[in-house]
This record gives sequence, structure tokens and C-alpha cells, in this order.
Amino acid sequence: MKEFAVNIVRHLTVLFAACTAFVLTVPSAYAEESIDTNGGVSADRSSDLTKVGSIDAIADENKTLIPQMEARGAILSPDGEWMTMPSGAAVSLTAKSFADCPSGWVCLFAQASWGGRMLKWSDPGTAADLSSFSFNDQMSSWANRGPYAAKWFYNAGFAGTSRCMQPYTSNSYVGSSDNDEASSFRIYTDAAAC
Ligand SMILES: [Ca+2]
Repeated sequence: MKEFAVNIVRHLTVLFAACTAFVLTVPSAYAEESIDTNGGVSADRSSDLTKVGSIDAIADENKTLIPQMEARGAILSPDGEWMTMPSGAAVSLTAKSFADCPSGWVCLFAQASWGGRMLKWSDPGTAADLSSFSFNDQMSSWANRGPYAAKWFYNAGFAGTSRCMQPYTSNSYVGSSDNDEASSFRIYTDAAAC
């Protein structure tokens, strides 16, 4: 009888330990889930970001874009706003506007009127397939705020129909036939290349 009582106590101890371990793991599981629902954007910014119309769609896209960009060598900027490639070219993790395109840079936007996700480059001689930035067939507007001519192409590898982006010009909408066609891009090393 005494041995039976000892066994009961031993079993209850094991049960109590198991329950304690479960309770302790639940909060961390919830914490991980809350980060996921923000699509990789830090939790303290999520309340601000929900004010932007297209943020839910972008946040969803970020769940796949961030790991894709990391696999291509990009790193998350300290402010959590950009995935930056070793070249310095970067794709935004939030919706941007014309004012977010720095002077001297060439910027492509996923939405008309310089909205939605933005890509930015500054180095003359830059050439890239937009699929490298998970931005294939997405561009609707652009701004060339630099001194060099730039060009975008319908196809990867700088092929197919192309459009010049003259220095210090911008386009709030590329038009219905050119919309969501851009697949590659380059910045030339002079102002009159195209
Ligand atoms: Ca294309």
C-alpha cells in the first residue's frame, strides 16, 4: 500500500512537470506566430503599416520574398524597410512613394503614381533581371533621379521591347500595354545612351 502511494506521488509529479512545460511553451509559440503574420516586418511597425492600403498584400508577399532575397545574398536593412543586395540595389518591404526615391537613384514602382513596392539602384553600369528581386512583370511607374540614362526591357536578359528612362525624368504610369511587363533593367554610364 505504501509503495502504491509512492507511485501515485511519482506519477503526479511527472504530470505536474509536463503541464508546467506545456504552459511555458505556449507564450513563445504565440510570439513566433505574431511575427509570421506581419510577413517579416517587425511587430512594433505593424500598426503603422496597416494604415497603408496595400500593406496586407505586401506583407503576404514578404513571407516568400524575404527568404527568396536572403537566398540571393540580400540582407534586411536595420530599419526593416529594405532587402538590400550586395550591389546596394534594394527592394522595399513596404509601400513607397516618389519621395522615397533618393536623388541620384533610379527607382521602379509596382503601382502607378509611384506607389507600392519600390526597387532602387544608383550605380552606373548596373544591369539586372528583375526576377532577382522577385519583381518580374510588376512595374507600373518609375523615376530616374540620376544623371545616367537607364532602360527597362520586356524580357529577361535585356531582350525584347525596351523603353528608355532619360536622366532626371519620371513616368507616373507606363501605360496599359507596358504595364507589368518589365523583366530586366540597366543603368548606362552616360546620359545619352538611349
Ligand atoms: Ca516581361
